[in-house]
Amino acid sequence: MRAAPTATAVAHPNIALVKYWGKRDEHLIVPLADSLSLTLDVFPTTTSVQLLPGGAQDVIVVDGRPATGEVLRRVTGFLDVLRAHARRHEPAHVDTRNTVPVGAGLASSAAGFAALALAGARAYEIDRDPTELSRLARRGSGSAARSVFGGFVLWHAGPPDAADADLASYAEPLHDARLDLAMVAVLLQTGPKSVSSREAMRRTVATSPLFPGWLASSGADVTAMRAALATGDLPAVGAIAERNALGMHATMETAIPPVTYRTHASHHVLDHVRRMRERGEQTWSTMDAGPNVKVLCPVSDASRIAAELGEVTGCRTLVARSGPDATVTTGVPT
Ligand code: 2P0
Repeated sequence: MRAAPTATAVAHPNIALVKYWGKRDEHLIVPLADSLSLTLDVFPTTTSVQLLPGGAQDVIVVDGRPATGEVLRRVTGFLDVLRAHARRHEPAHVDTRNTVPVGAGLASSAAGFAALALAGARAYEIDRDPTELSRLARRGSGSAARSVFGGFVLWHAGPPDAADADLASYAEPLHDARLDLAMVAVLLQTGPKSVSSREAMRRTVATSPLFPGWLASSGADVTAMRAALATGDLPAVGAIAERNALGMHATMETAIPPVTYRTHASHHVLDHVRRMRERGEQTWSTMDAGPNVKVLCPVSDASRIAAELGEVTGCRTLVARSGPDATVTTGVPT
């Protein structure tokens, strides 16, 4: 018997400048608000999908080890979404290789599900344009919708009364953005987090008294961020990104029970970035569902700023810039 051909895709993580925090629809993964991100040029994930005609079940391998528990459940659930679209039933062998530390708030699920969406769609012969692929990737992990595209990307929540919520929520690249931005990641901790972002955002929406205010302001943040990107206004981009991220952390820290991703080390970096700004550097912080801090700055200053933050913290730093679209690298011909 001839083995079924394999489709392989590569995707990069993205970091939101205006965050996604809270779902309108848990099953379809439709967010409560638009979000806006930068896809990075570091930490690619490569995923291969090979169909197993006659096989009994999916086989999922992550970084060389068989997946178990929640990861297995989520990947298999996503393959079920692909199979429903394709009206096919074969199980698949999925092999995914991350280069980003998993579960550390550096968006491994975004790159992972974007790569899986592209490779899986090709393997199951689902012919979709990139917008439609972003909708599919969203079903695996919300932020994966944004990793389908390179550069600055807007993910539409879609109107709350949309007749078809799935159709209304997709990502698109922002071609009018005029900014060459660097992001210095300060890798304070790279272990898995104690509370998943999925659970953390659910708890925040349900219990934080600060959440409605943050959600309302994030709509205005997207509008202001788009304008600042279009004019290349780095101080405005930095200020909006920092207040949006700190606001998001305030919402989860006031959930019941609280979710606290910020550690003493995170606060130390946040304070230092503020002090650098006071002495004239162009530096602004953002943080995701983990303790690591990412610092926005001009490309020309990035290695100097990374060196200073490395010295102050004793931790590894890494400079990222704008990265590419997710792509199918080898595949079953369509
Ligand atoms: C973001 N994060 O906009 C926000 C900011 C974390 C903090 O998207 O439940 O892994 O799979 O849709 O995409 C992380 O959430 O959550 C995330 P699910 P996801 O980047």
